[in-house]
Amino acid sequence: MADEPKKPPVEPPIREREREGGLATRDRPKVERPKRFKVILFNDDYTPMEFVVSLLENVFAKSPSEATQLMLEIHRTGMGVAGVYVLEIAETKVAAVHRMAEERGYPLRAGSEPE
Ligand code: TYC
Repeated sequence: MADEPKKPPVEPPIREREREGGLATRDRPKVERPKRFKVILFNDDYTPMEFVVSLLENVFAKSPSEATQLMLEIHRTGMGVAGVYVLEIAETKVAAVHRMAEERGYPLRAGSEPE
């Protein structure tokens, strides 16, 4: 058992398609659309409605009426999509929501997920 020869680990072959992101790109310019991420806001029982509305206006560039409608949708359904962004921007928006809510002592939560 101890004298059993050790086989070298088998590397899976890297296929052409995988190196190119799994897409056939040969006859097209390589301009790939970056992945987008939804920023989701969650309802809670304590964050004031006006605070959520002003945050939707200031962080997510919603108009006052869009912000009010979306806040009410989140309040009714439990969550809603505040915006869709590339990863780094989505993460920055989530961090901004948490920072602004924490500054005021509100438990508002946000998250991001692939579109
Ligand atoms: N449910 C909150 C209230 O009644 C309002 C609220 C809306 C809180 C949306 C969070 O993401 C939220 N004051």
